[in-house]
Amino acid sequence: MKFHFLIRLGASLCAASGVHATTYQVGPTRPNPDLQSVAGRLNPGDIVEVDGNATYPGGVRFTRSGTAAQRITIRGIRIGGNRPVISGATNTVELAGDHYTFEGFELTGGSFRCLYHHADEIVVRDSVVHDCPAHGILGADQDSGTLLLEFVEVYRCGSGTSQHQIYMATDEVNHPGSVFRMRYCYVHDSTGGNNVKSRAERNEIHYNWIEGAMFHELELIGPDPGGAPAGWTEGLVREDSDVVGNVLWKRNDFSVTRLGGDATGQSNGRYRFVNNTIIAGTSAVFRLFDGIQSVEMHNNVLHRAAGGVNLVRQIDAVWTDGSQMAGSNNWVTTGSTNIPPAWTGTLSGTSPGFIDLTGNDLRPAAGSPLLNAGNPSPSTPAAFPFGSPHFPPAFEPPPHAVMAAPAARPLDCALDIGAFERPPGVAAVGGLNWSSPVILTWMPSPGSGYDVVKGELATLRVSDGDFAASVVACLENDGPDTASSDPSLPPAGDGYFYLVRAAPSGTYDGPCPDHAASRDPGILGSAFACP
Ligand SMILES: [Ca+2]
Ligand SMILES: [Ca+2]
Ligand SMILES: [Ca+2]
Ligand SMILES: [Ca+2]
Repeated sequence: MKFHFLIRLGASLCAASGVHATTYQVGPTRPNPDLQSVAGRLNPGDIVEVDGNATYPGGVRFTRSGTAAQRITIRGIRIGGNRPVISGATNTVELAGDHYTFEGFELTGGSFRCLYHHADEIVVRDSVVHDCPAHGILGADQDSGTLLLEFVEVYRCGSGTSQHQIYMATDEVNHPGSVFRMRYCYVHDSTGGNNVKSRAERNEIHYNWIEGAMFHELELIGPDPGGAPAGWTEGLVREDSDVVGNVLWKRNDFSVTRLGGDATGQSNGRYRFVNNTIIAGTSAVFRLFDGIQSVEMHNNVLHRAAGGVNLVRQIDAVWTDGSQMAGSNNWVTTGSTNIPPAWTGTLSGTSPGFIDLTGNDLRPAAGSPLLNAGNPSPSTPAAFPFGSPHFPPAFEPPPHAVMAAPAARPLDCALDIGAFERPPGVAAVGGLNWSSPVILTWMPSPGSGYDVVKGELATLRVSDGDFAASVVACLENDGPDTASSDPSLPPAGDGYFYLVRAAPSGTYDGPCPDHAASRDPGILGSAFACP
């Protein structure tokens, strides 16, 4: 009896501390030849590693859930630079269990959906979804909760008017408060439908490059009443969308976006477009349709090389409170029409001064009218404020190709219009903060690393600002990350200051200089300066 008791105690302790989490290996030479062999055995905390440079059968369903503390990870391991490919079936991969991270795969050939999402707290990253004849990535009307897509490329998917490269929804009854987040993705060259269509409760579309849809690049609307679960009503929640720092490029003459509804489900929602670079065709950029409450647009560049941009079509809009379009500091091509009358500070010209429009480089060139012309603090309309707006933009879209890590938006005191910031002559580091009592953090800045110096405030004060005399240590030379630790405490009555520069050629000065002269000569002259 005693022996039996001890064994049970041991087992329950093991489960509680998670030491039973298992790593499964899948590959042509592994114990498990495919994902189907392991999907039914997964438990919270488990990791599945799938060998790359091999093709696996589609039709895999993940139905067993992880937990918030112990997610299940399905990870493709590149071999010879190649991700594992999962190919074919009706649904190539189906995520039906909660708390999964799915990363490092290439999905193709699913006759209905290459990636079928109907679960909660899902992360899909570092994956390519292509040549899916119907939907590329689809979130179901029911069972879908929060989903993050990042570093995902989608192309040659979609068909006709109702099948899309990315088609998302969330279940407002069973997963209230869910968010569809999409960032650092590259969606291009559709074969039908919209590039990104979402009926989610809230959309956060940040820092993506989206181009070449058959129809809209972005269609952000309400849930489909025909697909929503029991208990759902249109008034249950208002669906809002925050669209920041994206490239939206129309390669034909259809509308860039449709907001509100599509005749099957309307949001009555609030929409916010900030610091996007939008290349339009002849149709309206903002096609407002069915129930919609408000749209605000700030710091966007809206361009059409062949002439003016048709900004808005609202004849089909059903405004909940009358037409509500606010905005500031947008740049539009000369001759643009239907500019919202409430916009302020609109700029126009024949060319936005991109580095190379035909070469897909939409960063502003020297002398661009976009430079330093953004509104540094765009205000949301008082009557229809946008909740939790993302600002200022901190990253940039992937440059017409998906990247492994996001590119930091260069920090400049004067914000440029559009999705890209022209780097200031000398890179400054901003956003210094304590993330814990001993960890100093800052915003990323272009460069290969960071130098961090520490000095004594009392010396700085009595020397009337002599940094050469005040710096007492180089905490980090060419440190690779955006954090540094210093557990030491200053003597009573004194304080330490910390300054960071991007290595190798950045400055210790602030991005918005609030000091009389550059700090650099003094700091570099200190005996303790970072090399
Ligand atoms: Ca609603
Ligand atoms: Ca600037
Ligand atoms: Ca250095
Ligand atoms: Ca560091």
